[in-house]
Amino acid sequence: MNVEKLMNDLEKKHPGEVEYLQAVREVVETIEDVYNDNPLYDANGIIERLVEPDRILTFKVPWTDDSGKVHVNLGYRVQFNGAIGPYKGGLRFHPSVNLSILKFLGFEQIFKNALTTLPMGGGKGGSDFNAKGRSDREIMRFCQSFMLELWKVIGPNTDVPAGDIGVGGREIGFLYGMYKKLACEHTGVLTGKGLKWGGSLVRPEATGFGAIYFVKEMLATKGDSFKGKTVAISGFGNVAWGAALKATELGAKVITISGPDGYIYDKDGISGKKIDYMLQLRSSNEDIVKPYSFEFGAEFHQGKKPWEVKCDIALPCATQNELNGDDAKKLVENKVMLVAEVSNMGCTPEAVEVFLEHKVLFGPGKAVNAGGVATSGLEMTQNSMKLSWSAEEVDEKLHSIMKNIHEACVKYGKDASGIVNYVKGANIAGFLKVADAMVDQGIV
Ligand code: 2IT
Repeated sequence: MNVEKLMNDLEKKHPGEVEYLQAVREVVETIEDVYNDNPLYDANGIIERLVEPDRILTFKVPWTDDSGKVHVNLGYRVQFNGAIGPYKGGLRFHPSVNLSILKFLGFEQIFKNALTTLPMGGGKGGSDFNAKGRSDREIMRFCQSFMLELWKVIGPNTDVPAGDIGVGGREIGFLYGMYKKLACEHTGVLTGKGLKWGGSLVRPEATGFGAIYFVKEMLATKGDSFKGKTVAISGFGNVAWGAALKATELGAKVITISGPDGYIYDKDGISGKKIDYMLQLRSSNEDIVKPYSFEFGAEFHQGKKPWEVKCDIALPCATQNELNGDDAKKLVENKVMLVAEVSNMGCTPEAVEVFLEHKVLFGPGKAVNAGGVATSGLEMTQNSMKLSWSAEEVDEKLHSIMKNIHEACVKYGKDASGIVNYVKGANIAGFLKVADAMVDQGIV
């Protein structure tokens, strides 16, 4: 493989798909050596086949608002790679959604899902729907219209969507109701379902909990722990919520959350009732965090990101490229010791470079946030067996999966001086599993 030639060809084929090209570049740069070490990969055209999705479904999503006005959104499902299992990955509903973003997410999902050790291929989908200011009934009609197209290409053994930004328990409920009506069957076709109709305990918390379990392992390599650490978190949704809960439980103090409107700095720590309040912010459909400052008397910094606050650990939990090179320099100046992407590709390549250069422990999203999809995998297993595990059972499995992912990162990412490059480790471990499966299955 020649990285520059591959990237040049891809840029020509997919001009302007910046997030997708960024995600591919990061992976191919880190796997180049292991790729070229095994002549079977080149002989089977593995990388050329891996960077293109198996197929993409695009469709329109017409729906009517409460006043009867018609709206038309765009809908997508990217089925990226099915070498190790059914396509698996979330649905994102957000006005920023486009094909480049869904292709980057689907591409990352391939390696993330491989890291979980569960049999899941990579996929992603979503829509440019904006839920801000919408009523629950409008969200329901949108979800129903979306499923009217999506159901044709999904199934419990072909493609199993879940949530992502803008898609939580409420939306999964509306989507599932429509799928069930169309397919005339009750199956585990979506994950993140409600507990009373096939969902798994701990799935709502799983992305955040898993991330904290992973970071706990990273800290342990330095003989350290969460106890007494200050943690800056961005975002305020499901992922940020789970991370805040578990970090607090392990003795850390969470001092920030953020939204598109700015960030909250709570010097007393965001714990207990304040963490529950995040769920209220999410269900209001307003997409803002400012009300927290009225409710609990903390500082609100309009239009700013939390990375200017002094902290020991920074956890981007919002969206891609939310932490850039300048933010990274600021964090390093403020002596941050560890940064872990809980959002997918939360840091720009410039930011990652700053962290690696300054020997800040850095965890990439596809390893750190894999607990979400891993627990989706556990939900699929429970659905297939038609039984439910206890919260303790699920949590214990999640914990051990995260430990294993950490071990895999160390195995493939540790250099001669003992420093672990988690980006490299995660990419190589995920790649090898998928690539070997593709070799075994022939050129298809
Ligand atoms: O980015 C992710 O891994 C998710 N949004 C979860 C996907 C899933 O299928 O649970």
